[in-house]
Amino acid sequence: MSRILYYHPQSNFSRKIRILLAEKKIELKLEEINLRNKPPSFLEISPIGKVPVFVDEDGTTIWDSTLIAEYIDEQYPEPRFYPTDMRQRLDCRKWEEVADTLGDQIISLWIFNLTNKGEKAPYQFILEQSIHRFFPVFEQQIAQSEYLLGGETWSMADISALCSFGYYNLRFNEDWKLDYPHLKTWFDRLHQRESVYSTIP
Ligand SMILES: N[C@@H](CCC(=O)N[C@@H](CS)C(=O)NCC(=O)O)C(=O)O
Repeated sequence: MSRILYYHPQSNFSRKIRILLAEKKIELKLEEINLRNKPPSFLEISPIGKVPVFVDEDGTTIWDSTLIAEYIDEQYPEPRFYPTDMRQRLDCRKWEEVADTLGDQIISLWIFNLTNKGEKAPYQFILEQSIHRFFPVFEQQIAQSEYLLGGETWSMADISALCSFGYYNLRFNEDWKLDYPHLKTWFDRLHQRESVYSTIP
């Protein structure tokens, strides 16, 4: 059985896994899912009905990008994207969660903007404020070192964060690069990697 990643080309959560798989040189079949009309065969294997879903050679089926990333890193450990030290790993998971929360909020705001053409609803303001609070948080963290966890190698936290910021660029704009120079340098440097630039949504 061949490995499969069910994904969507604009999905930031799918992109996390595409970058991880490319960096680990793991071959697989990419199967694009129409998110507006999800095939019943996809819904059968994905109770949450969201991409990404990863199916391994032995039939192991996993949804939720973070669970997939952890599984892949354990199963195919070279090179590692989660630290082996328990405390550092916890830090990595925390930053990944911050980045994924940002990603979730960008998706919600974009859908809100698409569906609500009238006056801005209070929830839109709340989402905008919340999203803009994330930028200085990341800027401060990345001002201290090349990568989010410090040290000289990137981790799953960097991958998740670049996917969320890349998704913001797709749906809104790249103006944040003017205000957050360390974040811009980090983001642009990561885009020199083929796994990253070849998956830009
Ligand atoms: N927590 C999930 C979130 C996945 C997610 O929100 N996927 C979006 C695309 S980026 C999706 O499939 N949306 C379709 C839907 O909600 O119907 C993960 O990390 O994989």
